[in-house]
Parts: sequence; C-alpha cells; structure tokens
Amino acid sequence: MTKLRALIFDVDGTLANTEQDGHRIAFNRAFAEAGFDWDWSVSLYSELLAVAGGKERIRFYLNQYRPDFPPPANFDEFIANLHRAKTHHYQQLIATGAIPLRPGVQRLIKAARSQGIRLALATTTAPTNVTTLLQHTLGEESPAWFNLIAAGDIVPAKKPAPDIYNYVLRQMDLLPQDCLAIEDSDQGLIAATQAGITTMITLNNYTKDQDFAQAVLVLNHLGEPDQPFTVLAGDAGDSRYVDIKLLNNLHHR
Ligand code: XBP
Ligand code: MG
Repeated sequence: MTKLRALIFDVDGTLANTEQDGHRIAFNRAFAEAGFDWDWSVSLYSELLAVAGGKERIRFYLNQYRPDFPPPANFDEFIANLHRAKTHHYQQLIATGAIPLRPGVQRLIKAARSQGIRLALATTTAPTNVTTLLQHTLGEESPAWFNLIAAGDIVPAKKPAPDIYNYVLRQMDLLPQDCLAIEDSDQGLIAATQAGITTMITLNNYTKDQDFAQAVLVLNHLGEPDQPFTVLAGDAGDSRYVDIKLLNNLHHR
C-alpha cells in the first residue's frame, strides 16, 4: 500500500469561490474599459464556465454569443490584451481581501505541511492570480509552502485535458498513486482522473449539478470541527471534516 505523498489542489472554486465575484467581475471590468457593452451575468457565466481558461472563454463567447462582432485582424493579440486587463482587475479585486478561502482549506494545507505531505496547485488560471490569492488569504510567504504551482499556459491544453496534472507528476517526480487531488468541477475531475489521480470534490453553486461519478468522495466543502461537511456521494466514515487521516483512507481505496 503506497503512502499519500502529495496533495494537489485546484484553485478556482476549490480554494476559494473566485468565479462569480472575482473572475466574472474582472472580465466585465476589462470589457467596459475597452469600450464594449459585453456583460457576463451570473447565469451567462455559468454557461461560459464550460470553457476553461480566460482567453479561451472570451474567444468562445465571441464566437457563440457575438456573431455580430467582426473579429479584429489579429484576434489572438486582441484576446490576449483583453485578458491581460482582466488579470489586472482580478488582482485588484483579490487584493481587497474580498474573497475568503473556503471552509477547511487553510486548516488542511497547514496539516499537510506539518505532516510532510507535499503540496501542489494545478490550475487553469494565470500564475500571478494564484500568488495574489495565496498572499491575501494565507499570507505573504504562503506561495513558498507549495512545492509546485502549475498554472495557466504552462501546458498547451487546459482542463479537462490531463496535461496540467501530468505536468505536476513529472515536475515533482510523483506517481499518480502517490497523490490525491481536490477539485470542484467536472472538468477538473476529468483532468485529474485521466492522469490517474484519485480525486475528491468539494462542489459549489456553479458545479453542484455536474457529474462526479468518478470522484472518490463528493462534499459540500472540506469542513471544520465546528462546521461539518455534508457528504453528497462516497463514504467519509465517521469523519466530520477532512483531515489527513481521512485523506489517507480515501487514498487507499
Ligand atoms: C478556472 C478557470 C479559469 C478562471 C479564470 O480554473 O477555468 O479560467 O475561470 O482565470 P481552475 P483566467 O478551476 O482550474 O483553477 O482568466 O486566468 O484563465
Ligand atoms: Mg476549479
């Protein structure tokens, strides 16, 4: 039986609910600043989340929802510029501290650290967004707690492709069976599962109706001693919040 050696967290939707009040607002601010009347409502954004990656999402929106918009000559550059502005707005928003970590995230990261379990992040979002979020939630030094932050365009194909998880395994010299992944979405689950990694889901409002049949456990959140999780699928034994003991049990299944 192999030991759990590494914990790989997704970022958006898993560490914090960054989509609705973070990324979505930042996209809208970038659009307005560039003089466009495009407005991504909460419900439209839930459709757009089908496409992972901000640049990919803007392109998808223009293709599907704005057939009237004549694509500029250098479409890639146009999207990259808009996305750069969006990243700037996102970081400004995150720096206000408006978006807290989800229940249990800080506790579990600290527990893993203290028990020598290596930590990685595997995300579709831009690397600077990750460090900004970590610094404004876990503290200035916290990015260094992670052995690897695998983010954004570091791999050509974003989730649900397994590339970002395979990249983590390669860079950290790990086998899939050494690791456990924590995700919030079907795309993340597919990505991690295709890389052979056992995956637990903490769902959120945007992902609650997705298919998580491949997950080892589906929870509403990681839980805290005074704020127990609800199990939506799978077996958490008599645990009321996710700790290293529960992760080890899940890992051995
Ligand atoms: C979520 C995403 C990202 C964010 C926006 O990533 O798909 O694209 O919505 O961030 P994950 P960017 O759940 O893998 O963390 O605009 O920087 O792509
Ligand atoms: Mg996510």
